[in-house]
Amino acid sequence: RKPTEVVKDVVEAAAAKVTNALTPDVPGKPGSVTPSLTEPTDPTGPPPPSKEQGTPATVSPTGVATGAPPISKAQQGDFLTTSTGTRLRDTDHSLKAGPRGPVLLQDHHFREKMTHFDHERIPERVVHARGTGAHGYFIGYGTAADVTRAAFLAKDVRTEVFVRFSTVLGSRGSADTVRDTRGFATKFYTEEGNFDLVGNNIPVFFIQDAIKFPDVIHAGKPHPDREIPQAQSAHDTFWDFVSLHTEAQHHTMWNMSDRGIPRSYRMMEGFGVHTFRLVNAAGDTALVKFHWKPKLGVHSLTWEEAQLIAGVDPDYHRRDLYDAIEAGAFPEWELGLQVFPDTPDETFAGVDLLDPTKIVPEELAPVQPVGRMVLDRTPTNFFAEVEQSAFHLGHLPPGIDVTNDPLLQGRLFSYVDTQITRLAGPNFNQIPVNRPHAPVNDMLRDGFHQQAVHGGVAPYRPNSLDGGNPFTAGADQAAFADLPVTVTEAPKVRASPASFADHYSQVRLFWLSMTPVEREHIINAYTFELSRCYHQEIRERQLQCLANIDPVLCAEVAAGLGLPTPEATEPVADVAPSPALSQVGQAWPPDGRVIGIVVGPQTDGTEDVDAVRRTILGAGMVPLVIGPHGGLIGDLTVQRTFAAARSVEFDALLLAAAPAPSPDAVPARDAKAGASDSATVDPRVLLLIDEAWRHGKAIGAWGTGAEALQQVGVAGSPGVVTGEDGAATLEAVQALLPLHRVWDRFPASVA
Ligand code: HDD
Repeated sequence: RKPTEVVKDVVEAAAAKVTNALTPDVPGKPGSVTPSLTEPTDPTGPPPPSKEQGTPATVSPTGVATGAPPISKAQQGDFLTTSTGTRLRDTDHSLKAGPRGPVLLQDHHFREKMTHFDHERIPERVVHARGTGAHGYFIGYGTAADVTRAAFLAKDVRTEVFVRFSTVLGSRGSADTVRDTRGFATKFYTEEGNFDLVGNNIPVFFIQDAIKFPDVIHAGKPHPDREIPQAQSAHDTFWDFVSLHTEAQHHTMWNMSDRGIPRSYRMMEGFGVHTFRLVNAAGDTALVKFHWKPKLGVHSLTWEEAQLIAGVDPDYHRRDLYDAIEAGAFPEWELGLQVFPDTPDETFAGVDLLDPTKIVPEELAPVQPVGRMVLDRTPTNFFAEVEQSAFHLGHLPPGIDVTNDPLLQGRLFSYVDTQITRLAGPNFNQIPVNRPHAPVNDMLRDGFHQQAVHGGVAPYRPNSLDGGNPFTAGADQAAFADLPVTVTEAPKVRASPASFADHYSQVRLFWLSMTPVEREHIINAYTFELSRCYHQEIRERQLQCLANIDPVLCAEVAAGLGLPTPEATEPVADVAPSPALSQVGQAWPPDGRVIGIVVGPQTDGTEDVDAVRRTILGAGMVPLVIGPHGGLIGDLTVQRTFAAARSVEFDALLLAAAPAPSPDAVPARDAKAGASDSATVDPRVLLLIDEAWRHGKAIGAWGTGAEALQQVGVAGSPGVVTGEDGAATLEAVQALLPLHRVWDRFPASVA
């Protein structure tokens, strides 16, 4: 037998031994019961480029295929080889002059292996370095035909997509749950060429002119001297900038709101931010803003949860996305458009549509659904697909065009420019994840990492030597319609329109649209962040900005900082709220929520718990059994031990027992849970309950479980239910889940 076969046997035998112990119970895993969703599988490879995608890369001038077949998976063959396909006998020892002698320079395999390794890292993105991505598809509803001729929006047209979610400020290895804006970049591989919608989960931006981008990012990134803090806006340079450059105040308040700490990428809205110009088949134009609406609704973490998770599971959002997709709970969004007439003043309801620090409230321009996106495939190789993905606002199909938004105009330059350094040259669109699925027939040639073996001799126009090819498309088929939009005859200026000077009215609009509990969170966030600044004058200057937004907000933050409340320097705007901006009060499907079930060492009636698990799985949620030790309790597999479980992993908690303290309880947790000597329940369980309660999570108990509620002192409070048995308790908890949290539990001092 070949050595490779022996190793394979060993690996398979080891894999077979690893049961589902201590792994999340995902539907379909061995031992779980409800097969309504499919089991997470080994990620499958990216589809090989389709024929049309076959850039000239693999074709010689005579049409003969020259390149190797596309590689979707490594380690397929029996033999290890060099990068040039030569079989290798040994990869564990370098070639030496005798067993104790020096290494010989002639060892090609050693040098190739080392050199390649030394160059494995590429520069991380200057912003949005920390991210994660997934593949999926988009289906058009056909409802956008009036406003655009973009073919991928036509009825039932299915388009492959790749989406990358990210934070903005942190490095590639930073934690997922920091307070920050989230990137939401979608690449549609449309049959008319790629369309990149490079948006955020916040509909406004810090700056109005792209020339300020290096400034805001330098201010937000870690301080240049000590390179701290990582992935945070809670520091002097950030608040220095936003309190001086006050057009940043609107975006800043969104960051300080719950939008800055999403519960999951699956539960975020996405926004194209800018106003785009659409063109329909008749050549008529309209101005639009793009919106992604998540099927699961918009939900956030609490600040304490976000902080705990950053330590307990810094990859929380990445894991959440991949667990959901691999469990078959595919994340889904609807794409919608706010449509405005393309009037000469490019203004709607008094809002300047070219100003990226402004929204148009949905109450004034409803979001009209035009298609649906589903993410159903995780990457096979993170580097190849996620790290090498490259987005660009200039990737526009026919029917979608740009406006003069000065932020958008600057972005059109920056994205190609950055890829040339990050992906080492101008051929990044030939990397598989970036390759269009539409035929490519460009006259771009050579450059670093050229994959194509271009045929022909005449990459220029006009030519006769290549038969005049390629030809240009008619106006009705081409992108970049070069619409005859009037460019005013005006002197060259470095200036913004007068309407851009309003920096506060929409911040107030956002503030007034929040419910009391959301306002409380905003106050706490400002107070926390400003208290982390060392410079008193920066705090005072930001308080001055808050005074121009709302006197109550300003007074509350000032009180928290122990500073006097300043008077407004501008009249506080008289604006109507937009209730659509609030996250509280709407009911959403609880798909993919994680329900923890606490059991004791001798939980009676494990059948009852098992039935509860089945019901949870059947409802498209994930049950996790939490027990005093790993392995089995009755017939139940324990997936989290008391020592490893932390409340932040669960969206709701069920208690089937009130387990007694066990000797391995960590003393610090004892104290934290406020357990006294008389406590008869394991302090780690008390801590779970205490935290779940503080974070507004639904809690249910039956049988002896109810005793644990008594000991934490939360029995009978809002969102804490008891039932005769597991089924009844779960039903009561399920009724609480659509609202995401038990909002009544949060004390809101600000009306
Ligand atoms: Fe940007 C990346 C979103 C303004 C320059 N941006 C980047 C990504 C997202 C956004 C989601 C990550 C893409 C990925 O996952 O690879 N950026 C935005 C939004 C903006 C915005 C919604 C305002 C509406 N960006 C903006 C400006 C500039 C840039 C004004 C510069 C003039 N952005 C970049 C960049 C990045 C980038 C430096 C870094 C990595 C990359 O492009 O590929 O070019």
